[in-house]
Amino acid sequence: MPSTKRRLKLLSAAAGFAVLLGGCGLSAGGPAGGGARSPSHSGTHASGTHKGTTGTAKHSSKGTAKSGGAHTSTGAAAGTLPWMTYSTYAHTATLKLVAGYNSELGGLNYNGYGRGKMVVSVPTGWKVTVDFSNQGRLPHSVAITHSARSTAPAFPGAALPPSELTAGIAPGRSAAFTFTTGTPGTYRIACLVPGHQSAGMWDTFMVTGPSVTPSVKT
Ligand SMILES: [Cu+2]
Repeated sequence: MPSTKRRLKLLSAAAGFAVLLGGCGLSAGGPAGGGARSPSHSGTHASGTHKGTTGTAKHSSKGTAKSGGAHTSTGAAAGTLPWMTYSTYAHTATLKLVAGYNSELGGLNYNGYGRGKMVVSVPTGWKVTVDFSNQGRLPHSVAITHSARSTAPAFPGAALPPSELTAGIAPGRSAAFTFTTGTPGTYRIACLVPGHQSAGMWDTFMVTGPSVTPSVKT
């Protein structure tokens, strides 16, 4: 009898620990470089922001499941950052971009950031899937571009289809595209609906050397 009781106790302790690990996963996800700064992001993302928003269910469940699994079993091979998951084995990353996430810059933001403030870094030669959704009130689009003047994607396939780039996709809609990162350098994540980028609707996309760990900094 006492042993059963004890086992139950151990089990619940283990469960509690697992939950802790899961929670930690989000903040520990930012390896080395981003790690130092990530507590503030993970604080927002893990507890605050996501729970309150409409996109919640999808985002938080995805994040939690992945971070738990990835971190306990494979350590540095896979990671969960705010807005991005990745695999250093597969050389893949999935970036979530929510246009009009909040009222920052009058809604002209991705994930709440604009004017280059969010800096997403991915190594060269990686396959990146952009999981784009529009939670704003206006149509929005997204492309990875070379500069403020670019009207075409910097890498093949690094944008919504041409027909949607300047028209944008309607509020409430989502779309995804996948591309491979090319030459290391600094690029933009930009909305090509006329007027939006100049009003601040762009963030920074960096392609790093091959052995740098991905990061999202805000
Ligand atoms: Cu826009």
